[in-house]
Amino acid sequence: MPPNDAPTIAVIVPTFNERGNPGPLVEQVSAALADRPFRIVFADDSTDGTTREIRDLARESVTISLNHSSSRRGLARAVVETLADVTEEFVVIMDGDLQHPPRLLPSLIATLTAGADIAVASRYAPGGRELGLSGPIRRLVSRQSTRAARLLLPQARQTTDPMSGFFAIRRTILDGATLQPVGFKILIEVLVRGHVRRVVDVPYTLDRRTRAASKASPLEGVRFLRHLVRLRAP
Ligand SMILES: Nc1nc2c(ncn2[C@@H]2O[C@H](COP(=O)(O)OP(=O)(O)OP(=O)(O)O)[C@@H](O)[C@H]2O)c(=O)[nH]1
Ligand SMILES: [Mg+2]
Repeated sequence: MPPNDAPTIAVIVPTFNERGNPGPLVEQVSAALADRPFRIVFADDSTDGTTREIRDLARESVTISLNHSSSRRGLARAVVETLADVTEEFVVIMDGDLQHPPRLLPSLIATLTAGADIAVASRYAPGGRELGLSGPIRRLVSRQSTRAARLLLPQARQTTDPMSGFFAIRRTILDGATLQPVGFKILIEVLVRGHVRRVVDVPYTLDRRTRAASKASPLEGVRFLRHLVRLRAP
């Protein structure tokens, strides 16, 4: 059992039209973090009834809260706006579609406790896999984008998976930093603009999406390239 002074944890989950996913996600995150002091905050822009599911969950438990926008902010902006309301010592960012397995949470938290500033759940570290990226083209795009990020940004070389959407940070690394979110990729923004000394990868398997629809699109690829250019000349 974690000690009484165990670090507080906020798990931020971006959601856009993820009906059927919030319930199982809350159940699995709660089981994974068990006796630790944690809170789940949904960064939600949904229009399909997902918001009502989250509100119902929040009514049942004080560990669940909702940061909702009635206009679509985009993944990264929704997360950054939610981060501004969070005061916990450790912050986890993970998707709301269960492709990021909650059972990895104890390893990410233990990595921060051992002294890392960022623990990255990595598909590309030895032992990691990606079952979830549907089709060879998306897998190729993901790998080439990772290469481009590592080539162009020295900070991205601190991890094997700078495009990961699943990671945990020590919140103080963002003190005084101004994040400028674009599109889907938030970790590279944190790596470039945060006060980061130690990044540690934790291998994992990206699972398949089983409910609701993907929001990834070719437009996100274009946004990512613009993001890289902007990060090169902050
Ligand atoms: N708040 C918010 N969340 C979003 C937005 N777009 C996507 N998300 C969420 O961000 C997470 C990642 O989106 P996905 O559609 O799963 O993207 P992906 O994992 O690259 O694509 P798949 O492998 O096809 O699932 C999911 O939890 C989405 O619900 C948005 O505009 N606003
Ligand atoms: Mg997904």
